Amino acid sequence: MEQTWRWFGPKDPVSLLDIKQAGATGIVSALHAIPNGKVWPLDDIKKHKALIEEAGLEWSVVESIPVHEAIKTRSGDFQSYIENYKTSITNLAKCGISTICYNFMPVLDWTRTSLDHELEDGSKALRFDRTAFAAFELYILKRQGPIFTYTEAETEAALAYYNRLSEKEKNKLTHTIIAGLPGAEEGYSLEQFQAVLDTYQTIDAAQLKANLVDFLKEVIPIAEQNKVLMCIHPDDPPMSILGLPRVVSTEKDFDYIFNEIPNRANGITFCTGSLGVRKDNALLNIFKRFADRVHFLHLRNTLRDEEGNFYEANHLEGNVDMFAIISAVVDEEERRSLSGRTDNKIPMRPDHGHQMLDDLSKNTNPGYSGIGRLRGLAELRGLELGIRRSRAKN
Ligand code: CS2
Ligand code: MN
Repeated sequence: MEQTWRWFGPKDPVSLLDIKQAGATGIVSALHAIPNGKVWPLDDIKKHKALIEEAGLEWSVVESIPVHEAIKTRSGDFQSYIENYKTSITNLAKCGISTICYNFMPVLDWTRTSLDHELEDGSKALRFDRTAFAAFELYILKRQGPIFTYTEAETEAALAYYNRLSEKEKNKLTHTIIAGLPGAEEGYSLEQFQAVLDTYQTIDAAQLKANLVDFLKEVIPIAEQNKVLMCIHPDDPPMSILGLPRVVSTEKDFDYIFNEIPNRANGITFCTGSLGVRKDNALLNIFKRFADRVHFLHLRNTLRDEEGNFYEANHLEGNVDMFAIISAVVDEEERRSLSGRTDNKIPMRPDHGHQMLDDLSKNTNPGYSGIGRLRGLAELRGLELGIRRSRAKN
């Protein structure tokens, strides 16, 4: 695997030098200053790339070129946003950057209800609690419109939860859900949020899938011509929230997308943490079935409970069998080498980490602290080395 690390640009509290010391060689980054929907100009790409290279690192993966809401809903100016997307792909290709991660989650990118869930050892993790989320949806946002999937018991639990919250806690929960986590290009106020949700009133899962495929039909050929690999990030969490459809959550979803557009440029960001939240996602099978088109790996673990709540566990603990996944990645890389493929070192990044040690007293991007990810990367690279060495012996 190629060891990479997400860097949010010069304002990221974790510097390129820190990243170098963590032992990563590749950078995963985006031009966050360019508004969603606009073209990424060549000059801006070159400048960002130069910053990374001056530090002796390489810009390995773009995460993400955001997909404008108008493209997801196929409304308004969506056609011109698609054209802009294509131009950004060709501009990146001109600069030698050829792996692009993106997602197709409506309205919200990744979503959590707590960013400082304290673990036994005092470190802090990100967590998703269904009751807290329902309390936000039903009693803070007072969502009107599409059918709610909550049972009576869940609604009651949510009300009890809501009643226990102070004003400050209500604000914190709201902020956590809608203000936009790192990498999510959109943040909303409550009013704006309600308004964007309304734009999905007539869009069900089938429609959203069709919109995704229509987008890919335009974008994938351009990527292919430019030798760019596109890789879609799964929904996080991989289920419908707020009555919104989500269509990149399961093996069946991938089946649909790749049956429609089989080109290998149409690939996956295999995020173990996102996919692993569903009990019915057989991660290893999914990886093996689509290994050929896994262009990027997000390695992270989650621990879920019976109710569907989860938190981000240590990288080698939790529901994801990281040994099995990395073993399969090593198989895939060997297969690629044997068949002469040059993409035989799949870029991986420790996807999120805990706040621990010095992280706890610093201002960090939730999930993207320095030391927590350093621990994650160190464990993952050790596991890979162990797998490779033990095979070499046999
Ligand atoms: C998140 C997202 O799980 C994740 O990787 O941190 O920022 C994710 O990278 C984007 O949704 C991908 O487009
Ligand atoms: Mn991820």
